[in-house]
Amino acid sequence: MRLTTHLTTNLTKTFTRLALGSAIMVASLGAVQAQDDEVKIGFIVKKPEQAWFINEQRAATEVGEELGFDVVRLGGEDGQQVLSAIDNLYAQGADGFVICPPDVRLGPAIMNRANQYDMKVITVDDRFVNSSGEPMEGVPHLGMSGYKIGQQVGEAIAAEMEARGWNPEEVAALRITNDELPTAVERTTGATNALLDAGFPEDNIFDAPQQNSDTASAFSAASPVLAQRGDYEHWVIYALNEESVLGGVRATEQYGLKAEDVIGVGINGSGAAFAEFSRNDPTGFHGTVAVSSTMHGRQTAEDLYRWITEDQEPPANTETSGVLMTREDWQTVREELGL
Ligand code: FCA
Repeated sequence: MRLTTHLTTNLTKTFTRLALGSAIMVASLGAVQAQDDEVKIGFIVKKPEQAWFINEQRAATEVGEELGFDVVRLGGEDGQQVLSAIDNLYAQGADGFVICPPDVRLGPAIMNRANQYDMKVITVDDRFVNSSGEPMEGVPHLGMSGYKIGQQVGEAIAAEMEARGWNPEEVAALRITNDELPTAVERTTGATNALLDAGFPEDNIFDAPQQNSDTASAFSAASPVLAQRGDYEHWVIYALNEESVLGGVRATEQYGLKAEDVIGVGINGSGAAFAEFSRNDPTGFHGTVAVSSTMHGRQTAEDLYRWITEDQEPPANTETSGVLMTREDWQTVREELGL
């Protein structure tokens, strides 16, 4: 019965598609020829070259192979690319997509396009916001519990400061911020509050606003802050993810600070952190709160598949948790999380 509904929807879509303009029509004819019974979904990510997203898309593809559906992996680094990716998916006969958007404010435009094509959408990692900046409740979402994971970062930094016997009054915090992205704000706020709870002086926290969520933008944001606050010898660093903390750590190295004077703690637990932990000598990158990108990729892809084939709508909002990994135990934690 469900399968019949699915096939009927597919046929309707195919006819609608044939009535569309020439570019899409050519592509869709190819899709019709190639069409088999397998359900097809898209998996669009904002940074396809980042280890977190590579693993997430890989995991989605794997669950598709296990359950028998096809996953088309696409990059969507700006609004234009995302909209073309959706057109492309539609032309290929996809019934929906999972997306981590390049800008959460694109939510209404993306949903508009998806609704025109009758495609189902789940967001992963970064949740859409509406024109008032509120989460778009109608779109199922799975992402990390930003505030709690941020708190784990702050607690890990405070514990390591104590282990190194640092006097908090003489330590500066480099808070690499991204105020455009709600999950980033949650994460850095959680970390800040945990540090303050542990007795870190608020006046020693300095903001470095980054333009993006990658290492290069964090490096550019961090460098001038370090130069302005040359009176501090000990630094702690936190941000929305480990790529950004690594940018901050690289900036401290360039500035001439030694690894033992820096405590950076990231978030993700992806290949970026594994590469850093695998270096011969320790760096200022002390650890990272690892979240399972494997689980994020698998769960969202499977949820979308069930939604399409069984009409089972996924939970409105799923929040996932994390575990601290350091240079000492990263391999064990990696295995535990199936990364
Ligand atoms: C955001 C960050 C990514 C990752 C993801 C879960 O999209 O930019 O690095 O932390 O959330």
